[in-house]
Amino acid sequence: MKVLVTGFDPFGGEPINPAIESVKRLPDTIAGAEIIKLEIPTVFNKSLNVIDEAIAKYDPDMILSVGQAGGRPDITVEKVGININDGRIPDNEGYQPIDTPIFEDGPVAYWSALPVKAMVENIKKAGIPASVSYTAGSYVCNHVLYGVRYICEHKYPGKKSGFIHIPFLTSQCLDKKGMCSMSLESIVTALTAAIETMVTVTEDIKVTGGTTH
Ligand code: PCA
Repeated sequence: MKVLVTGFDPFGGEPINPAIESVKRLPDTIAGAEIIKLEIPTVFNKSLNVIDEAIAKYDPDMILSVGQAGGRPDITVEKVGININDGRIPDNEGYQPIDTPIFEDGPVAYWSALPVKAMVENIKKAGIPASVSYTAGSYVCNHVLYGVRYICEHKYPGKKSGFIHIPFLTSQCLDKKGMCSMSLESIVTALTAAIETMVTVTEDIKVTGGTTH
């Protein structure tokens, strides 16, 4: 079993992105699966091209993408990607789409193909706060969650993919008083627990992960 794990480069004026920092520090093997680590640009379309090329090269069974969600207090396992690009800020190449589809001929949304609730449970069992998220936003992270599902459905049937958002690192918040953050060690522990779950659990568990707002 092979798992491709992607992490974004820094964006939005931050000097680092905890996504690629934590992905780089993952073990090379988790629950017997080979872990392939890939840095991807925070750029619409190019991010998907880089992942598509890596899928063709490494033939992974699963793809997990990781991105920073600055301000979120916990690890959030994304449930759904939606077919829209709506950039609050330009991407790292200055492109800022507004209300464009990711794929013209794609459905409105794709579910994550990963056992989202089991992943949340096991991240919490590892001692790290986590929850299900029902929105990955409308920027490059949602673009990758949706776009990788589209690519798998069209080119690589059977491959599973999904997305995890992680908080700011504590070191990014020295001048962000009151901002939620997490240590790099905790994020790596959480991602390791999530990947262990992806590799070993085929059916998601039936527990509530819902929100009222
Ligand atoms: N987070 C952004 C894009 C890159 C990243 O790490 C997002 O949530 O869309």
